[in-house]
Amino acid sequence: MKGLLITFEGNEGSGKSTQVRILEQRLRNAGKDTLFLREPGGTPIGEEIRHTLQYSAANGAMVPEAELLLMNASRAQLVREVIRPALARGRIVVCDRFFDSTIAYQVYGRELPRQLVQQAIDIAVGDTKPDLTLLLKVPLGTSEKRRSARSQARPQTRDRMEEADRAFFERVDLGYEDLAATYPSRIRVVDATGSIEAVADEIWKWVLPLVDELDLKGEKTYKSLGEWECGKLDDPVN
Ligand code: ATM
Repeated sequence: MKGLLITFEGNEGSGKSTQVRILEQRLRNAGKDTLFLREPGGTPIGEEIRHTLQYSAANGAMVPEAELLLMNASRAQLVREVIRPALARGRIVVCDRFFDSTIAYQVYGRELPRQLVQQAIDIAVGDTKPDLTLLLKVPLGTSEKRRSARSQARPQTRDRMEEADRAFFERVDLGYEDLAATYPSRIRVVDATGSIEAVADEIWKWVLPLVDELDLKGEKTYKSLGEWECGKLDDPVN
């Protein structure tokens, strides 16, 4: 039985982390076997890579190609160590960012060649692709205000990724727009300017049908196993 891979995407300050936490609560309240992860990170190796990418004192000189490979090194580890085993057990995996971030930030933001970036992504994920991607959208001005409020609240924490200029974040937004237009059935754009509750409800509206479908698949597996145990089906081994 295959599980479900749901990813969250969006610019900084889109309220993504809040919405990931609300979805986690809703799925747990509904009794679902759910795993929540983030990128870069999500494994001990990935969290060390995250530190290097964002907070290490030595990261100021990092070149875009090194950034690309580190993002995908973290991802390769996460996919094999955590995501694939969880999906194989039929779990719901929710990941705060996945490879769409690499297209938005490293292709559009850093302006690396698309083909080169795609090769790195392919190595990292193979055929492990999201079933649903929720792209949270806020205007760039809102994102900037939230980002600056956050850095004022933590003046001692420098985040290299947030040091980019406005043009970079404009390009990232454009990247997300292009991705949403290219993959309209996988990527659902959620207007994240509304109240926290309204945004959470919109997200739930997209998630629930997939969770119901997964439950049905689980029931089918269970039923056929029961029939086999009752001797109604041939022993598949003999
Ligand atoms: P969060 O702050 O959402 O955890 O994301 C970490 C940063 O890493 C975020 N930066 N900003 N600003 C987006 C960036 N990132 C990439 O540039 N490429 C990627 O592939 C991923 C997963 C994240």
